[in-house]
Amino acid sequence: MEDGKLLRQYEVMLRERYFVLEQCTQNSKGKIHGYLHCYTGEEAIAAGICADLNPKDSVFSTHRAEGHLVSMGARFDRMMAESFGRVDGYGKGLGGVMHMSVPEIGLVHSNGVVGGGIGLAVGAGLAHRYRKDGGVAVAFFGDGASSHGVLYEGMNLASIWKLPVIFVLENNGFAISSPATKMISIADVARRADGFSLPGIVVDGNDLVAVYEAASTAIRRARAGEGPTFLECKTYRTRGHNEGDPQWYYRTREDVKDWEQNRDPVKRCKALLISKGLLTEEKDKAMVDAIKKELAEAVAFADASPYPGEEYLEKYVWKEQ
Ligand SMILES: Cc1ncc(C[n+]2csc(CCOP(=O)(O)OP(=O)(O)O)c2C)c(N)n1
Repeated sequence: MEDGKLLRQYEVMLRERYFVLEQCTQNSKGKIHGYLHCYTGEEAIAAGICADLNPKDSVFSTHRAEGHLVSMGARFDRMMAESFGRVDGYGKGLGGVMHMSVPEIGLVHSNGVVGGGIGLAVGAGLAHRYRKDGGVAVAFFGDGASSHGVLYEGMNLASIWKLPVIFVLENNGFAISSPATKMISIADVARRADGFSLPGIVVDGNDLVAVYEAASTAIRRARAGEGPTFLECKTYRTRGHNEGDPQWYYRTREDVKDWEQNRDPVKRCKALLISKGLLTEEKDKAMVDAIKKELAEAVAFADASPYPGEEYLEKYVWKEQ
């Protein structure tokens, strides 16, 4: 990973981290409607996968979408407004925090239906191939979603048709309170890709460089017409499943502390940049301060935006004529 890109993607990770922390603050004030699922601890995956994607590609996200949105270049102010259910949000406040779509930057859809993006990404891959536009479709999903049948139907179709699709499993070890070790019959889900004749790669999902290297190979393959790749990124979410999750009955504070202190992707990348002479504490602080300023402006923008009015009640509702 070239130095300039490493520094840029570190900044993307900072943006992911601080955006979500600001959402938590706003959520505690009651301003966010619907469940807030934080991406905290998983930032290297989105920043590494999206680094070489562009608005002509098709990314399908999950209920834990903010990292993917930020990494594709979504604006803080419009994301915050959507989180608040306001009319200046990306979905005019009608989608809310779990359903942000920004197709103009390549983030086609985020989805509260677990596994809901997988089939859509395979369809988008087929569309890219038909149009010969060089686009790549990416499906992000969790370990819980990886047990859904659509993944295996999707891998089979993508493989036989050599579609430009990248399946990105964000294996954070839990589906709500169910540990992956108890719910999945194999240590590395990536091995299941062998059965569909596509590369199944296991990556340390908290290592930005490792995720990036694996993603850039997969993207090159897809754009060259060589077909799909399955990437299993091993990671850990350091906040609860959603804000308010009474999490201490299925995991320990010690485990969370261990991941935060020793495997945090943001800290790891910062240490790497400092060791390479690409970052100083002062430069880091300046980056964080600029992000916090942009966030304060985003909150003010969202606060000032009205809720959608009555005119929206039936506007986007399909009606039989
Ligand atoms: C089809 C469907 N079933 C159940 C749910 C309820 N639900 C929301 S999140 C979740 C767990 C998802 O776990 P995983 O796929 O591992 O993603 P993570 O939350 O760990 O990122 C479940 C079961 C849902 N939203 N959609």
